[in-house]
This record gives sequence, C-alpha cells and structure tokens, in this order.
Amino acid sequence: MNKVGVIMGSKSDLPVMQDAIDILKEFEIKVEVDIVSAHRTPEKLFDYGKHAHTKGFAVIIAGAGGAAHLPGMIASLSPLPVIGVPVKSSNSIDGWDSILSILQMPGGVPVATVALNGAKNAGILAAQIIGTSDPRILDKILQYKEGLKQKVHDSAIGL
Ligand code: RP5
Repeated sequence: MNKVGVIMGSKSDLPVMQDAIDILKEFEIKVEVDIVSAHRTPEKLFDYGKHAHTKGFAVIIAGAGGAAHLPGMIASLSPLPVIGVPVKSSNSIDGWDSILSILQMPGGVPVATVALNGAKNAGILAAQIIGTSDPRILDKILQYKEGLKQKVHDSAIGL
C-alpha cells in the first residue's frame, strides 16, 4: 500500500497538479492520476472514494478550484488521508473560494489543505506519510531536506 492517487476536478487543473506528480516521481513513488469531478461525475467520485483503500493507495491528493468540493467529498467517503490542493482556476474569483471550500471542513472529516496552487507540497506531504512506514522513502525525504539546506547555503555564497 504505497501508491498515491492524484485526482483533480478538471483537466484544466493539471498544470497546477503536475507539480505533485513530478515530485512524487522524483521520490520514486507510484502515482495514479485521474480526473474526478464532484459536480460533473458524482458517481465516479463516489466509486473512487469508496474503493481507493482497496486498490493499494496510501494517500489521496485531490485538487479542485472554485466551489472545490472534490477533496472534502473524497475525505467523507474514504478512510485514507486526503490532501487537498486549492486551485486558482478559471471559475475562481480570487482563489479564496477554492481555499475555503477545501479548508473549512467539519469536525470528523479532515482534509490536509496546502497553499493555493501548492501541489508540490501536497506531493511532499504524501511522500512523508508514506515515509513513516517505508525507510527507503524516509531516506529520500532526508536527502531532499539536505538538498534544500544546501541550496540556501549556496545562494548565500558571495553576498
Ligand atoms: C472545478 O472547476 C475544477 O476543479 C476546475 O478547477 C474548475 C474549472 O473547470 P473547467 O471548467 O476548466 O473544466 O470543478
């Protein structure tokens, strides 16, 4: 159980969600990508949320924009941890609509919400969740953090 499901409400979300897919691939974590719309394909959403935990997924990353109901609805159906990515999309007013739709979940149904368009952090968080039970991934996270530190040190050289 080490696969991550990356889903989004529309293919128009893909340019943002690609950051999650890329970083997960960098960590050599298996990713399955799909389009699942809360409003346009509600039956597919229900099926995905009900069965993801039986299909080898460990974490679900769900991105949507505007009236962004996908992450919360998936979290209501699935026992897996759900990371929500608010997307500033064509039907967003300023992005706050997406953020608040995903963030303000009722008690009992958590969605770990990252920043607006923060799909890269969603991917890293999913890898960190998998790393709690997979030493190989944990080691990759440690290396990644070392790389971040090194970049800051390098950027300060010669100032
Ligand atoms: C949301 O509506 C999607 O997640 C997307 O962010 C937004 C716009 O979708 P399209 O009209 O571009 O398909 O449900």
